[in-house]
Amino acid sequence: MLKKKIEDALNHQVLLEGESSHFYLAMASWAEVQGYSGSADFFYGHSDEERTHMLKLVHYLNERAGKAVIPAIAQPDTNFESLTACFEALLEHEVKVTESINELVFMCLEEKDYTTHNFLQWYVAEQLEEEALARTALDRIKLVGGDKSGMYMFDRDINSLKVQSAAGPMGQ
Ligand code: OFO
Repeated sequence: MLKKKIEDALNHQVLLEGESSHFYLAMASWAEVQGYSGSADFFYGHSDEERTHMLKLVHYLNERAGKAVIPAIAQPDTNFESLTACFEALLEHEVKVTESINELVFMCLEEKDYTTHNFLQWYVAEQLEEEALARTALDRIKLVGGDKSGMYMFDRDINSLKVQSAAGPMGQ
């Protein structure tokens, strides 16, 4: 049985993951309209992933005799200055999500909820991956510096970007 405090915090995380999914969907749609088809695929895929993160929490809450609350999700920003601005926003958002996961992990220790603590380790590893991927993508796009052929290649190659982090090999 989940403590109310943990249940509420997990439901807050459901909201954050849902917002992430929505936010990346907005980026995907923007990129598609701008003709950045590779980046659009990247963001569409990322949006789907965030939805699975949300669902995993929903199932966990319900399995532990809590109650998942399916939240209302506000309309995200839909106008982006540039593709670089999208990747900056992606990284900023992921850092925020990591902070929230860390707070949740800390709360589980305080409340001696070791089962939820264990469940959340998957999210801890996932955030490490996602931040590393977002940083690498941002570094690449900054190197290109707006050069048209560079942007073309960035967009073409974004979905094969592989990142090596402390957690091991990974990629989109
Ligand atoms: Fe759910 O990992 Fe990003 O936000």
